[in-house]
Amino acid sequence: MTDSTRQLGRFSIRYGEHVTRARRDGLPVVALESTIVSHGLPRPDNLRVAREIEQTVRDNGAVPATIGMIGGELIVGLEDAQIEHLAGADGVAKLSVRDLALGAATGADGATTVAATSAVAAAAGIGVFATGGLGGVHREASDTFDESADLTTLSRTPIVVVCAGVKSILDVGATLERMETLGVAVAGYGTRRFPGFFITDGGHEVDWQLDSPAQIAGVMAARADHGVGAGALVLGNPLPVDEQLDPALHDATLAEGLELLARDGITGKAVTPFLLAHFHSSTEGKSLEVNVRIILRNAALAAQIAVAATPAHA
Ligand code: PSU
Ligand code: MN
Repeated sequence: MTDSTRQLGRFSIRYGEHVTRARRDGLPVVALESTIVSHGLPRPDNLRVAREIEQTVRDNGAVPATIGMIGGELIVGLEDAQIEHLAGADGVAKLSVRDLALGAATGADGATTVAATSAVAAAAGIGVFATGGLGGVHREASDTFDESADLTTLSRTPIVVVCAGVKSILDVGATLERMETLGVAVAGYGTRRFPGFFITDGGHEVDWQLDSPAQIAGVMAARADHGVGAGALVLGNPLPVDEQLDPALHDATLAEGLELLARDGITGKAVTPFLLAHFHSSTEGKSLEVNVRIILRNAALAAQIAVAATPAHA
């Protein structure tokens, strides 16, 4: 074996012990992203929340597989100390799909976005993934072309993404249009109103409503049986109205954030973390509380879906 073939062999996905056991025993597994932890939530709350997300998955009968990169190694099922590292270390990269090989070959520490997490999870045979809000088409995208790689990746990745819609900092209508074009399936959980992340109602109807984990498991089975269509199912799980961020506060904070974004010339992958950080600091933690509730609710539902989709557990 030459040096280079040995090197190539180093780039396989590594499974955390708990995920290896779960795969061996056929237990339900839920994929979780790490960008939310490293770039989406402020320290020190981010570590506490990362642990709460995993615990919520366990409490609902599934095994959490938080995905990320440590020293260039792509890991499905980060150990607690590794999550702690990604939550607290400086210089953790935000890894989309296109960054994975670059991070691996350069020995990076990195957190995976919705795009990268779903691609890796699907490659690992995991069918359900929980996050907060998807990336999508940014406002002003007709000038900036800023559209998250979450959308194009989900168009070719067979996984169920449980989320509270797309982040309300985006153009929700344009994002729904793009998901239609890209062949990403969309349904509301218990509603046909597509949620708006911090706010319950994102202002748009979707074509499908699904009402139970068993029904969603049925969609997964039908897709697998038909073998037609490789795209994701985005399941919008809205916050109850009394738990949302006050819409007036939301709109004012967003307007201010967008102004700061333009003033500071923030672009590329810094946009989303910048706007989320602006929300969390200028609402004095109110948006943070809401963000955490969103993620925990999605983690619980994702675990219930994974359980319903796992034969021995249904
Ligand atoms: N949802 C949250 N917080 C986040 C994100 C999602 O509640 O921080 C992250 C996800 O990792 C998502 C990314 O993939 O934001 C989108 O970034 P961009 O718009 O640069 O693609
Ligand atoms: Mn972007």
